[in-house]
Parts: sequence; C-alpha cells; structure tokens
Amino acid sequence: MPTNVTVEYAQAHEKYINARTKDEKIAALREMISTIPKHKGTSHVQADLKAKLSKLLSQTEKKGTRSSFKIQKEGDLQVCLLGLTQTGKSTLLKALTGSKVEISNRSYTTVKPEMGVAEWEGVKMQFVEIPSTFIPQWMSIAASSDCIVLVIDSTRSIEEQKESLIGLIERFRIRTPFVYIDSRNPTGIFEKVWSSVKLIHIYTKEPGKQPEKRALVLKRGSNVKDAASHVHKDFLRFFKFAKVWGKSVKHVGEKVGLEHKLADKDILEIHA
Ligand SMILES: Nc1nc2c(ncn2[C@@H]2O[C@H](COP(=O)(O)OP(=O)(O)OP(=O)(O)O)[C@@H](O)[C@H]2O)c(=O)[nH]1
Ligand SMILES: [Mg+2]
Repeated sequence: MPTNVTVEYAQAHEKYINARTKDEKIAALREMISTIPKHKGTSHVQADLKAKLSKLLSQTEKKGTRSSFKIQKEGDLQVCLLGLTQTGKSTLLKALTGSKVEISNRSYTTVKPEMGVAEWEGVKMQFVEIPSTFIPQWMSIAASSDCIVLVIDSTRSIEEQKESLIGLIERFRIRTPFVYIDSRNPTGIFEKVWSSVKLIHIYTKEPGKQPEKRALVLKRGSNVKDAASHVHKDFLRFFKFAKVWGKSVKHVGEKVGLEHKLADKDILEIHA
C-alpha cells in the first residue's frame, strides 16, 4: 500500500479485501481510485487499480450482454435515479416514496437497485435508484425505464457530473428520455418527468359524481375509444357518447364521440 494514504483510501482498501462479489469489488475499486492521493509515488498503484477495474468491468459487460436485469414495473411508469455516488439519490428516493433505503456518507452505499412508488396527481410513479457502480445489469434497467432522472449534487462540480452521466448514457446507447434534478432542491421533479414522457393522464367520472382521484394513464394521442377500452370493455360495446372537460374541448362538458382525441388532464364522462 502506498505511504501517506488517507483514511478514506484505507477504508476502501479494507472493503476491497473483504469484498465477496464482483459488484462489491467494483465499488471498492472505484472508491480506491477516487480516494488515492494523486502524485507520482502512487502512479503505479493508480494504474494497477484502473487495470483491475477495467478487467472486472469487461467481465460483467460480457455477462450483461446475455442476461439483462429487470425490476418488476409497478404503477404507471418507471423512473430511474442515476447519479454519481454520494449525490443524494437514496435521500431523494426516500423523500419521494418513503422507501426505507439506507442513506450514509460512505461511497457506494447502495449496492443493488432500490425502489419505491410515489403518487402524483393520481399517477403512480415507480422510482428506482441505480447503484453508482453502473454495471451493465443496472444500466439495462435505466435503458428499459420510461424516464431517467440524472441526480446532480449542486455542491459539487455540476458540469463534471453532467459530463460523466451523459458519457454513461452514450456508452450504453440508452435512448430513454432524461431530465436533470438537483438533489438538494427537487421541486418540480414530477412535472419535469411527466413532460419528458409521451403520456397523458386523464380522470374518468360517473355522471353526477366527482372525478376519480386515480388517473388513467394513456399514450399521447389517445382518443375516447382508447380510454373507454381501458376502463371496461362494456363501455366500448354500449357506448352512446362522452362528455369532456379540459384542454381538448372548446366548451365545458362538451359532447364527443369515440374518435375524439384527449388531452393531458382531461376529465372524461362516458355514457353507455
Ligand atoms: N448530495 C446530497 N447529499 C445529501 C442530501 N441530503 C443529505 N445528504 C447527505 O449526503 C450523503 C449521501 O446521501 P445518499 O442519499 O446516501 O447518496 P447516494 O447518492 O444514494 O449515495 P450512494 O448510494 O452511496 O451512491 C448522506 O450522508 C446524506 O445524509 C442531498 O440533498 N444531496
Ligand atoms: Mg444510495
């Protein structure tokens, strides 16, 4: 071990020695690389650590091409929290969903994907924290999710974090839409996520009653027919007409037919 190492490096080294899985080894190596004092005396150790890391990564990548890891989707859409280690992902996950995830000031605390569900305007959003080891199995979750929240710690270099995360998205050829969120001020996170996905949420109501609290989530461009078939097949079979309140109509409670295209936040009353 190099001389004059920091406590953080010594701890990371300890973790590496005790690591039982490849994932734990990768996390410990990344931590060693980031905490090792950067000077000439340690350059050979730095190179050695990087070589060990890339060897481990290439092994997991080979495995990752065959087996992809998926988290059971829950709710209306799946949103991943992706950020460098210690940027407040777990803190955000807990604040949004109440999930009992471990939060600590150790690097790479989260070692497997953690999740929770939040409800916003009657829409259920499943949030998944991606461990910052970024191994292919974890990245495949981000690739198959509906939106990626890039979690930024505004007390560190914002540009560097953005660069690393964009690099990651490009390296894994991920096409999922993404938004940036400051973990220390996540106001508007739901609205930002929502406007990045191609979905609408509408509220159905029965005549003479208040609209349902739980929204119906549909693809952008959906019409009354799509909505009706989601609610109950009898609505479609015995459909007479519908009334709509919201942006897709000119008049409140306007009478429309099955082909009428709905807009986000419309209220829909089906008469059958
Ligand atoms: N960056 C950041 N850190 C916070 C925030 N709030 C609290 N912290 C503290 O920062 C540390 C890291 O928070 P976590 O939420 O565990 O961060 P993480 O990104 O999940 O970290 P890893 O899972 O280790 O990659 C903890 O000590 C938190 O108490 C915040 O809003 N942003
Ligand atoms: Mg975490």
